Amino acid sequence: MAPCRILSTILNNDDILSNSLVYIRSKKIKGIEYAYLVHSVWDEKLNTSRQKTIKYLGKVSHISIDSIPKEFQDIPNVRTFLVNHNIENKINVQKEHTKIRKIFFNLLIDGNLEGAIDVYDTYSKSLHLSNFYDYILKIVMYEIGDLWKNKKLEIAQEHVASNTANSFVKTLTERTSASQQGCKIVICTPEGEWHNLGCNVLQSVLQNKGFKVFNISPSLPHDSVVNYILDVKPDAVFISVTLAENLSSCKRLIHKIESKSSVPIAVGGLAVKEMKDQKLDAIVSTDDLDSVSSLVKTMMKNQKKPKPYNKKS
Ligand code: B12
Repeated sequence: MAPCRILSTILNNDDILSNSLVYIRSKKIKGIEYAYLVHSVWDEKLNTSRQKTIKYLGKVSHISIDSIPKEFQDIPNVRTFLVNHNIENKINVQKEHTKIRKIFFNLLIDGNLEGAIDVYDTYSKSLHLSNFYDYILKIVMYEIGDLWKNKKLEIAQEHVASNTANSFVKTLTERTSASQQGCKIVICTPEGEWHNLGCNVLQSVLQNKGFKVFNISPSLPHDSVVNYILDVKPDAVFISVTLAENLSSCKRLIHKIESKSSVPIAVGGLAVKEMKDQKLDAIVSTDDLDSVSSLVKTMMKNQKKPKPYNKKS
C-alpha cells in the first residue's frame, strides 16, 4: 500500500508501516462535527502519542468516499468510523450511483433509449423518479456538457445524448396519467432560453405527484407567457434558467408576470445555482426535486393577496 502524497510529504514509509496508527478523529465546533484523517505516532522522548493530520476531511455530514485518499479507504479504523457515523451506507450508495451514471452515459451517447429505460426500470426501487433525475440524468448531462466544452465530445454526440435524454423523460412522463384536478402549474423558460430538459424533468416529477402541468417551454415571447398565465390561472409558475446571460431576461419575465398577476413564482436551474450577486423577485430553489411538493405548498402559503386576472390591463 503506497502512502498518499500528502502524507508522504510529512512522513516517510517506515513511519507509516512501523509505529503508525491511521484513523479519523472528529471535533465538534459550535455544534458541528468536523473530521481529520490522522496518523498517530509514538513519541518516545515524551512517552506519549502525537497526532499528525494527513488530511482535513471537512464536516462529518459531508464526507464521501472521495474525501478519503484511496490508500486509506480500506484501513479498519477508517472503515469503523465510516460505519459508526452511518457514512459507509452513504458511500455504498454513491458508488452505486457512479456505476449507474457510467452505464447511463454510454446509453445516452449511443442514443439507446430502450437501454436507458431498462436501466431506470432496473434501479427504480432504490432510485425513485426524482432521485433518478437529480443523481443520474442531471449529473450525466452536466458531464456531457463539460466534455463538449473541453472538446472531448463532438457536438453531434452531445445532440444525440440530449435528444435521447428528452425522449427518456417523455417516456417516463407518459407513464403517469396527467391529472385533471390537481393544483395547476405553468412551467416556462425566459425568452432566449432554449434549454428545456430541466422543464421536462419538472413536468415529469410534478405530474407524477398529481399536479396538473402546463409546460410551455422553451423560449416564448414574454407577452405570450403572461397571456397564457392569465388564461390558465395557475396556482404557481416555475421558471427554469440555464444560461447566466438569461438571468436579466428572467428578471424581466418575473416583473411582467407580477405586473398582471399575483401568482407565486419559483425560479431554478443551472444559472440560478451559479448566481452570485443577482437577486430575483421570486422564490429561488436549488433544492433536490424531492422537495418540489413542499416548495409548491410554501409558494401557495406565502401567496400575496390575489390581484384580479386581467388580460387587457
Ligand atoms: C443539452 C444541452 C444543450 C441542448 C439543449 C436541448 C434542450 N432541449 O434542452 C442544446 C444543444 C440546444 C444546447 C444549446 C446551447 N448550449 Co447547452 N447545454 C446542454 C447541456 C449538455 C445539458 C443541459 C441539461 O439538459 N441539463 C440537465 C437538466 C435536467 O438539468 P437542469 O436544467 O439543471 O435541471 C435540474 C435542476 O436544475 C432543476 N431545475 C431546473 N429548472 C428548475 C426550475 C425550478 C423552479 C426548480 C424548482 C428546479 C429546476 O430540475 C432539474 C433536476 O434534475 C448543458 C450542460 C450543463 N452543465 O447543464 C449545456 C450548457 C448549459 N450549454 C451551454 C451553452 C454555451 C450552449 C449554447 C450557447 C451553445 C452554442 N454556442 O450554441 C446554446 C444556447 C442555446 C440557448 N440560447 O438556450 C453551456 C452554458 C454555459 C453557461 N454557464 O452559461 C453549458 C453549461 C455547457 C458547458 N459546460 O459549457 N445546449
